[in-house]
Amino acid sequence: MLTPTPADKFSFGLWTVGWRGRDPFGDATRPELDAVEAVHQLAAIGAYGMTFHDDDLIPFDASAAERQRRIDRLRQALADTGLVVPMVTTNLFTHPVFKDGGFTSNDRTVRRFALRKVLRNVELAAELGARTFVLWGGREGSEYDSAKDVRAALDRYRESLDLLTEFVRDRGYDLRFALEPKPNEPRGDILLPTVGHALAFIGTLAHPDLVGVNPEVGHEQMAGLNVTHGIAQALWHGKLFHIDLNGQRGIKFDQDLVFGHGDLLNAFSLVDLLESGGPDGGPAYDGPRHFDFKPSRTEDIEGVWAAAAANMRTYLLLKERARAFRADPEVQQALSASGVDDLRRPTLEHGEGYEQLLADPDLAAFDADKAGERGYGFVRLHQLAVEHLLGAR
Ligand code: 3MF
Ligand code: MG
Ligand code: MG
Repeated sequence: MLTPTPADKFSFGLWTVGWRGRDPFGDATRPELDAVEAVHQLAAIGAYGMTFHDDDLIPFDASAAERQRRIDRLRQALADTGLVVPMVTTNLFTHPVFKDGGFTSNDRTVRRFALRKVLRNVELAAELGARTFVLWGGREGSEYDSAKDVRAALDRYRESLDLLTEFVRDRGYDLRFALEPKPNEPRGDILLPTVGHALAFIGTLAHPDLVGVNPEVGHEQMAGLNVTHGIAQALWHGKLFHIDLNGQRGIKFDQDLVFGHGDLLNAFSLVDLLESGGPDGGPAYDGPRHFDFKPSRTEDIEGVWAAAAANMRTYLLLKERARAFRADPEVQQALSASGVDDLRRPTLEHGEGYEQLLADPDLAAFDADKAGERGYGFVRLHQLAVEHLLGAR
């Protein structure tokens, strides 16, 4: 139960376990990790998938022959292990050419170059059988309000997405795009900073059905937001195409901790939602459980694999705890005493309109003061969640 298997659909970015620990103040603390080695190790610890940015696998300036050699090596490792590539993404943030963004750079030649880079990578993603293509626009933004015409930038963002969806449709690829919101870092302010901003933007696209979101736990929490609420709204819109799981403690730089090593209660409610928030208490999401974390730079390579395994184990522990929470008769009683079930009932009677509502005699006689005295019992309910999380029940 706590041993991960491919059926759990755990996946990791090559850039996560491959992170060498370089940060703005310090050099790398670990040697380079070969992609083939990463595939074999991930398969050995029970993951089912590995994802990557083009540049994680293929150096930015690689020749065509070198590019092909790297792709062939990856394919062989996938064939040897049975690991899959469920998602691919493009790096539009490391090379200096992208310092003012890719799709929304103030330099048109850069925007055209960025589009070409992504189109070529979409081709590769489709060839490898990926079903999701993530777009994280980490450099799409600004430090200075006067430096970026945000409305023009959104026009260019939309122009890019419309070209990408047209490409996928024309080629007949079974691939959808997922925008990954982040409020800041590396830019002072990043465009599409939260799940809500991204959802609103998607509604303006030519093919909104092909575009969803890839929310990251820490990114929402960096903005002081409740990630479980953000994920719930993405699900409500039918837009949770992918997810980045990790840990974050409060409003500060992007920590990319192991999942659950930040706000554990929020991680618990998130797993509860993903695993039991669907119809009849089943899963609300069936895509990859993708970890986008950074093994702390204090760790050696053994520590990297221990941290990768910790993400999966913590997820499975939370899944087990969430199940026990849902199955507890006292929790069920507390949920209903708190009115959680009642919220699922439509506020109006079937066929009722405002005329009938206005004429309802029960409402005319409604004792608001009395109703205001009601206790909702939310604290008791939450304490039950805490006790399950702590293994006390
Ligand atoms: C940065 C991120 C990114 C994205 C990735 C797309 C480098 O904070 O989260 O990781 O997840 O670019 O998947
Ligand atoms: Mg991140
Ligand atoms: Mg991410």
